[in-house]
Amino acid sequence: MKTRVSLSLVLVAALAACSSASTEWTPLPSGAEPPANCARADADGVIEISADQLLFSAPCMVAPAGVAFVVRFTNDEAPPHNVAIYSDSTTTTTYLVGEVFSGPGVTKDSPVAALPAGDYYFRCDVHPEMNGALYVR
Ligand SMILES: [Cu+2]
Repeated sequence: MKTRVSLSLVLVAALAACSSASTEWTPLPSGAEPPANCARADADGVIEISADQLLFSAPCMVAPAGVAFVVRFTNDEAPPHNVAIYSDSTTTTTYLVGEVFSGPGVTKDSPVAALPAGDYYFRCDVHPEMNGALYVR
């Protein structure tokens, strides 16, 4: 019994550490280069991102400023996810609410209207702890 309680506490601590790390959202200093590990729009303006194990495949996305683009989202697991884009983590202004769907192996495209250069926020609306920054440059 005692072992079980300790294990639960460890799990709770691990989950808490995980979610507090991933809900961190800090805009970059003005003009700063987005991190190299962001998912980037290709020549056709398509950003590919996926979800598995309740995580997005990239911690950030980069889109071109002033040009419409597409978020091509693949759900690689059964739990339902979506991609939604907001002005920031307060979700005051909404730019995309992608369809929520289950996988695995299901891909859907969501068109996004042109955005001015800046730092935005994306998340899964079902699991808000799944989130990241969208850098429009
Ligand atoms: Cu989700």
